[in-house]
Amino acid sequence: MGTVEATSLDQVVNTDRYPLLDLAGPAGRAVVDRARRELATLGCTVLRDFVRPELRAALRREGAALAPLAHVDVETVNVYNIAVADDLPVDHPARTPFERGNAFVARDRIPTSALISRLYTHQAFQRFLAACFELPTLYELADPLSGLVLNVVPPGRGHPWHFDTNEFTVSMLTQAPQGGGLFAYCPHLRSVADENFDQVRAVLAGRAEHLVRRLPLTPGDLQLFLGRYALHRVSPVRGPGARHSAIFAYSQRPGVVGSVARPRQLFGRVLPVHHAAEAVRGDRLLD
Ligand SMILES: O=C(O)CCC(=O)C(=O)O
Ligand SMILES: [Fe+2]
Repeated sequence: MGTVEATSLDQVVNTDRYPLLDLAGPAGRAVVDRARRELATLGCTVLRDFVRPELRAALRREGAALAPLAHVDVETVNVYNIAVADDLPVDHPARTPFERGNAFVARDRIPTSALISRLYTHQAFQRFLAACFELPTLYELADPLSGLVLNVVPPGRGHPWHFDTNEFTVSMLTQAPQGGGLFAYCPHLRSVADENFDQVRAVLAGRAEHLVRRLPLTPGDLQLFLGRYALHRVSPVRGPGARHSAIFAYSQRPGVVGSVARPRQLFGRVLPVHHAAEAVRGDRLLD
């Protein structure tokens, strides 16, 4: 790692607390061990004040400047983001409709100079995340729209219960709402081997509070979670301000590009690369 890279990392990340350039040292090992433990037990871990607190204002300002570029389209979805086929059993959880009121700013609208962009592409950041997720390597998505996005949840809207397409999700609140907008999740609700429809149904029906954990977040906290297996949502935002969060999407394989339907739904546009590439998927879970 060159001095320039190290300096730029120190400027953004609270490296006193999270020594990304010395993961083999005692402090680095302790940080990675804790993340691994919490991911194993809860499917989620939060690294508080990951971005230097003095950069909170800049983080918020950059996100707020991007938010008007979000593709706004309130739509009816289900937890799997799949089309509801006629032959789907009547009690299938995909038959429960939700209004998705969040909007995404696509990666190609986010300047490379933005704090969230500098983090997303930084090799040391990627190596650190891979260590936390116990993976040899993490790759940025090859998708020009969905690798890094800003999730904008405006007042009165929420991001309803869903599973992610990506196994490993990394996110960071950049602007907290005045009220509501709480992240909630159900650790390990499904697995590659088991969709666990009964408990998914119970959570959607509000009959499984004991499975739901709520996560208070402060801008600049880094959140790692297993969103493909943990059902999760952002509750409706209250008050005058929107909730903004950066979603850093990586994959275990290089060259991953979303299917055609997804970018159309999320960003309102599809690029030639989406038509050209078949989505590279590693399992047969819905969505
Ligand atoms: O904004 C967040 O904190 C979560 C967003 C989310 O779950 C997603 O984009 O899939
Ligand atoms: Fe998600």
